Amino acid sequence: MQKYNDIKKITYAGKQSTDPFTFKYYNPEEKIDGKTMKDHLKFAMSYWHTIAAEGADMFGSGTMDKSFGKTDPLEMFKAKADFAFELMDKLDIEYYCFHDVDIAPEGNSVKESIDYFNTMVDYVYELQKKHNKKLLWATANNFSAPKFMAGAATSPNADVFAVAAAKVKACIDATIKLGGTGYVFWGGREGYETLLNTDMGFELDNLARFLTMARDYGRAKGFKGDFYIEPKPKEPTKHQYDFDVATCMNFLRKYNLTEDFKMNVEANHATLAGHTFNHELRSAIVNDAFGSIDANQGDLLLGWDTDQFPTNVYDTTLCMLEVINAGGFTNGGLNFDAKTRRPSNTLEDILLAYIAGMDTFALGLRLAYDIKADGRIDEFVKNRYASYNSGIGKKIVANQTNLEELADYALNIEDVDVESGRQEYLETILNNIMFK
Ligand code: XUL
Ligand code: CO
Repeated sequence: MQKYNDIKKITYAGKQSTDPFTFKYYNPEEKIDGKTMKDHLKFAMSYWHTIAAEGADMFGSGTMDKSFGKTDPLEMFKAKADFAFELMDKLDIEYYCFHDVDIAPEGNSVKESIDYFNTMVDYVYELQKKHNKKLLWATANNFSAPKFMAGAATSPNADVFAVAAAKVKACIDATIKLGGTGYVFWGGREGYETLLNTDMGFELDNLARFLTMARDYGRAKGFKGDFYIEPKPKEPTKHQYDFDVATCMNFLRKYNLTEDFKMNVEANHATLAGHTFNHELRSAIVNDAFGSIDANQGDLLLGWDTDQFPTNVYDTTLCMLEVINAGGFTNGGLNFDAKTRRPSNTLEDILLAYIAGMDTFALGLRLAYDIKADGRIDEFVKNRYASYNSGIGKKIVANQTNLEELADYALNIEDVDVESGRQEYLETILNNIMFK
C-alpha cells in the first residue's frame, strides 16, 4: 500500500477502481440536480479526532503519535495545524471544525490559555487563506478540564460558569474572525449523575442564561451564522440535559431561544438516545431547527459513543433523503465527528477512513436522488393521507370543524377500513433502487 507522503490528492476514479486512495462515488465537481456534490455534502474535518486524539482509551495509551517531532507546545500546535490543512488538501475537504483546546495548547491560567488560543487562531487564519478552506463551526471544550467535572454553565460553582463564559467568548470571536458559519454547544457535562446533589431547575435556568448571553454577544459582534445545540442523551453524564432533539426543542422554546439555535444532529448520539439517525433529523426538520450534521456511526452491540466513520449506506441514504427534503444545507454541513479504530494507527488509515466516510455519503446522496426520481415512496406517503384531501379530512386540516361535529359525523360511520402501511413492500422498493 502507498505511503501517506506519496499520496498527493485523492481524486474520483469510479466504483470499478481498486485503488484504495481514490473516491469510488464522490466526484466533487459532478452536478446532481444542478448542484455539485461538493456543495451538496459540505464535508468537514473534525480537528479533535483527526489532529488531536492519538487513540488512547481507558485501557491503554495512544497508538499514534501526533506531536510531529515537536516538544515546544506552540511549535507542536503549529505543526499540527500545518498537517491539518495539508490533509484537507489531500482529501479535497473544504471545511473544518474545532474546539478551542484542539488548536492550541492550554496554559497555566485562563488568561494564558486564551492568549495561546488567539495566537493559534491567527496562525490558522493564514493557513485557511493559503489553502482556501472554511470554518464550518467552532466550539469551546468546557468538559475536559477538572474544573468542569460538575458541568460548565450548569456547574454548582459560579466561577466555573464565568470561566466557561470566557472560553465561549474567545471561541465566538475566533468564529467571527475565521468566517465560521456556525457555533456549536454540545453539552459536555451539562447534566447530572444523581438528584441527591442536583437542583435541576436551577441548572437548566443557568444553562439558558449562558446560551442567551452567548447569543447576545455573538449577535452584537456581528455573527450571522447559526448557533447549534448538539443533542446527546448520556456520556459523560448519566442524564444529559440535551437528551435528544425533542428535549432540546422543549428547552429552546421554554427559554425563547428558537430564533437563533438550530440542531447539530450526530448519528451516534441519535442511536444512543434510542432513535434512528433519520428520526432525529426529521425531528429537527419538522421543528424548523435542522442545522448541521455530525457524521459518524455507532456499533449495534456497543452501548457507547464509538464515533466510527460512517460506512452504512442505508443510514447515509436515508440521511441524505432528509437533507434533500429539507432543501439542503445552508450554514451547516457534514462534519466527520469520527475516529479510526485504535488499531488503525497510521496516517494512511486516516485517509482511508475519510475516503470511506465521504464515499458512503456520496453514495447516499446519489441513492437519495434515485429514490426521489423513482417517486414511488413519496407517492405512497402522499396517498396514505389522501383522506385529508376532501370531506371531513379537509375540514380537519383547515381547522374548520370541532369535536361535536366530528362526533356527529363518526356516529354515522359503520366501520373504518384503514389501508395497509405496506412497510415490507416499501423496504423492497428501497432495496430495488439501492441495489440496481
Ligand atoms: C461528543 C461530541 C463532541 C461535539 C463537539 O460526543 O460529539 O465532539 O461534537 O463538542
Ligand atoms: Co459531535
